[in-house]
Amino acid sequence: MKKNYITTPIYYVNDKLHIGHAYTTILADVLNRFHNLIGHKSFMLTGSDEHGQKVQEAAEKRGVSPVEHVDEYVLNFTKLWEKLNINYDDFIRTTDSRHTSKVKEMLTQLWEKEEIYLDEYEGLYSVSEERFVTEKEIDEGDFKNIIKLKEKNYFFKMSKYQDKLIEHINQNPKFICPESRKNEILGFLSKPLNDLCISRPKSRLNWGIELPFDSNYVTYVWFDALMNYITAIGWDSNEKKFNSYWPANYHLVGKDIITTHAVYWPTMLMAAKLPLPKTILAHGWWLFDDSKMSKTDGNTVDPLELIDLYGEDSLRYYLMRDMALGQDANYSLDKFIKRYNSDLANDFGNLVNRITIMVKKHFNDVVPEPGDYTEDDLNVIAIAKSTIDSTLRNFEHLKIHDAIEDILKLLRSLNKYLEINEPWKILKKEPNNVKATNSIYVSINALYIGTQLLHPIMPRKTTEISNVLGIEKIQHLNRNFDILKPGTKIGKSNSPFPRIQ
Ligand code: ME8
Repeated sequence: MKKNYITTPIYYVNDKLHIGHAYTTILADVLNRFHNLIGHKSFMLTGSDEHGQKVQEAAEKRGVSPVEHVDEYVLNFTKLWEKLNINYDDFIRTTDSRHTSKVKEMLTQLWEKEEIYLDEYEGLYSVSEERFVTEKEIDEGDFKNIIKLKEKNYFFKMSKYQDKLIEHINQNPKFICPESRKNEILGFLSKPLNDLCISRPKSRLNWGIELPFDSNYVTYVWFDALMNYITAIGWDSNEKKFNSYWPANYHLVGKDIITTHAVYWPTMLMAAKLPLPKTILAHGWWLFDDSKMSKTDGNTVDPLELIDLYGEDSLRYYLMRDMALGQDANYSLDKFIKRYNSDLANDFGNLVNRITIMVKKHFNDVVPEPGDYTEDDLNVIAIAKSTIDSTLRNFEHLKIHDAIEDILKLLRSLNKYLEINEPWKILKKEPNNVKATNSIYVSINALYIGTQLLHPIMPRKTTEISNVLGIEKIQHLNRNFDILKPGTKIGKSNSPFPRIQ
């Protein structure tokens, strides 16, 4: 059976990861958890990109070997993902032998099929991007450190696949998302496509995978890195596993690396006669004061600091809620705290406290038995049910921020419903009042629905809350309304989201 397969970029091992990297990884984790929640078998891959000039230079600077350097640095990644509660299924390193051996195998196959040739090339080379660039790219992009370079190199016949790729993009509207990125790539492909230089002479760069047909060269980092998506799942080694995952459902990337994913990668796959991924999803950038957050500009925000201060679920929530997929978003601590206080402390946290306190006070810690529903009750039940439908729809269209907003609307409407019905006042005077009892029964069940739906976004907090509501684990989405049956024992809530002052 085909499984749902989601990938993140494999980040450069040298980099200190900031909330931009955290965003893509959290997004993958949220989608992965969501698919598992609705009963799909889903698999998430992340990893580290460990070859190339910058790594070689960083190791030299520190006076250690590249292997020692990457072995040490990769731990920063796994530590951060653990702190962010990222439940990845596999972590691939481009220095893993399961990867390097299969990159060589791919190169051998393409060489034998004459998809690769040797040629001398003179052109403009971006040292920071580690690739040849065109004049036009330089005009339009933000390249530093461009040099003129003439050397013999190996080239992949990428241009041969230009028409086929254009046709594929036009015939598969979901291949590149969002639409704006698809148009950008079609624009790029409307001009002649060059062949892709896939080697670097060892005189310049040692730290890479040696070409199997010429030991004077190593493989270009992007050819090496892109292959991770198939080497991790057993391409050419475990056919059964490979076929149950490939093609990937989602390659999640930032818009900075859309060309490598939507042009280089599919043409490589075409040459290898492999199916193309179903969707390449390029999200926008996290900005700081309106400019892209990046190491070179020194304007990054460290996710570890935010996790230590406010917990990983608050960060996961903020990043998912405040970026509309595809668009850029501006980060500020002020916005983070406002979002937390209004949505999590006020709307969600207060609701949990309110309801659990009433169950404790008036019903001895046990979910009460409802009577005949009023129109008001039925209205709330209908909102809860339609929130399940809209969440499923929004996730399918990757509108995570809209999904969250709908779930929060449900929680807000529950707070309002309780404020109008004031069960706390009525039950004080009349402990068996049906209308008041109903409002507790209906709101606790609707709260559980909201908690389940927010589970992929905030796995730890929603598990804690569901424990308080008497459910041990949120495993599969239960679409029934009355999940918390009368008699269910409720625990004590410890203010899941205390206000940040
Ligand atoms: O490009 N906003 O790795 P990388 C949002 N190794 N996302 C951001 C971001 C920002 N300001 N900054 C970074 C590489 N990202 C290659 C990938 S894949 C075969 C090889 C995220 O460490 C976003 O996902 O530079 C972006 O595409 C990625 O980090 C770049 O990570």
